[in-house]
Amino acid sequence: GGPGTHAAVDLGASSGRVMLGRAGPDLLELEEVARFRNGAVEVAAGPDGTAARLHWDVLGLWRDAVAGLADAAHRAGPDGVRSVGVDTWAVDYALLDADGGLLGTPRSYRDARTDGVARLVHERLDAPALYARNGLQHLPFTTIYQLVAEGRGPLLDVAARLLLLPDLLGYWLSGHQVAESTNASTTGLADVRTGRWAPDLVALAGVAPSLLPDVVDAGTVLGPLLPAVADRTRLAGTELVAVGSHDTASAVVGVPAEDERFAYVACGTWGLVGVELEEPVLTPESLAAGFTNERGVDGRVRYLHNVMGLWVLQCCLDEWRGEGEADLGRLLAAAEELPPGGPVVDVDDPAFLPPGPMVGRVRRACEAAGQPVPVERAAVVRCVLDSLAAAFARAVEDAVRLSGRDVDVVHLVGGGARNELLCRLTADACGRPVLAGPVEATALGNVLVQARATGALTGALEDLRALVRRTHALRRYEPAASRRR
Ligand code: ADP
Ligand code: LRH
Repeated sequence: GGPGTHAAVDLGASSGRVMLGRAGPDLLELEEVARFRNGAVEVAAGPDGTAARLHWDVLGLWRDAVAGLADAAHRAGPDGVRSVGVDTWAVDYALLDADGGLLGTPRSYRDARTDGVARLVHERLDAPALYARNGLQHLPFTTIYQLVAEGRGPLLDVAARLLLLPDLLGYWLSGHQVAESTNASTTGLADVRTGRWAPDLVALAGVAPSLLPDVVDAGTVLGPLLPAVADRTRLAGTELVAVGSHDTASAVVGVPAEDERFAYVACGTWGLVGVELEEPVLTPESLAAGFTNERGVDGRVRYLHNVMGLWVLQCCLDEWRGEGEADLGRLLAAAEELPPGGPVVDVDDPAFLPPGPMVGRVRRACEAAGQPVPVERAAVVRCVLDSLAAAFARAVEDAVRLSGRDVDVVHLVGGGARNELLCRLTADACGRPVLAGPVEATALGNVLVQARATGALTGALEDLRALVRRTHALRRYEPAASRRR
């Protein structure tokens, strides 16, 4: 077929966007049609507010996505929009009643309800046995643990269906209830070998198998938009395509790699650092190093480690903005002037996970590690970036060592690719060249899978990546000569 026009709804934990993408054998363009803030919303629960809850504003996101899709239809012009695809962050879900109505307000993975829950699950299936089944790095908020926490409340007793968040939006768009497999792989309920629901793990979560919809793979054309949605958005003849609905899966599709000898850092709120493999790595060393085997598009394995990411910096900035003015560009310029060799903390420390003031947490971590405590804002920023770069480098080396896949280059994609200091520090810490960009790799991966599913593109992921490479300029950061591997 000829070039196709597609709309990507890409919801990150810090912002959502609707992108219009045009793709064909020699064409790959993105136009941002809508961008809106996102973030978990905290509300008190209980008379003293001690059990504060963190929710996602899914209705606001839906409203913004629909408005963005209407804009996309308008900008696409008379040829229209062939298809829509949705990706969001992983692990979080909504519960629906038997009529498909939303029950409650979905919780954020940063909600404290999962505190102590993993231990209870591991008493029934220990961590090595669980790893052998689902292949996941231990993270306290994986869906399987969230469901055990959910079981303490009333909703699971009445819920007929669980939909992961991109699939919830897909359901509201199309009426189809499915679970796309890249994101299903992040729940801890899927078999690492098959990508399908594992009955023993579903039982461990304490939910009925019927709660979970059928798993479909990325690239499945799910069908037309519901008439009411098509009317409201003026998207006529547009279909919903299941894309790599886990944002990180779409980001990895959008990595402009030349061959398989690459590592990636998908760097936004989180830093997802790893390699792409054909087979999972399930060794005890891999479990100990905190490596996950998430499912990629086309059944690839995203062998990666979750690094806490720019979340730490975002929270510092929010805190400073609460005290007055704070400008990221100016802070980064000042942080760049500081000499190397400053304090480095372990950003993977769970102390950094919850929302709220962050500067004190960074300073306390320095103190606990016996390092100089950063005082000025620029010094705090530099400490966070040096620490992220060190964590990225450690994860790249672990991925290489544990998988046996050697790499020549580290691709850094996502919003973090805009941060030149972070890119340079990462190149130095890794001792390898960093290729930065595209910033919107996730939306590109979303569009590429739609274009292939609807016939505008053909080929394997390698062909899709070659197209990104041909159409997008990257910035190359060489490691300092003394650091080269
Ligand atoms: P997510 O998809 O998780 O919401 P993004 O990939 O959109 O995250 O990345 C957001 C992050 O990108 C911000 O937290 C910020 O640190 C970084 N970022 C965005 N714009 C810039 C910029 N102009 N300079 C430096 N960093 C930036
Ligand atoms: C990044 C991401 C990451 C998950 C986390 C919950 O947006 O999807 O891959 O681990 O959010």
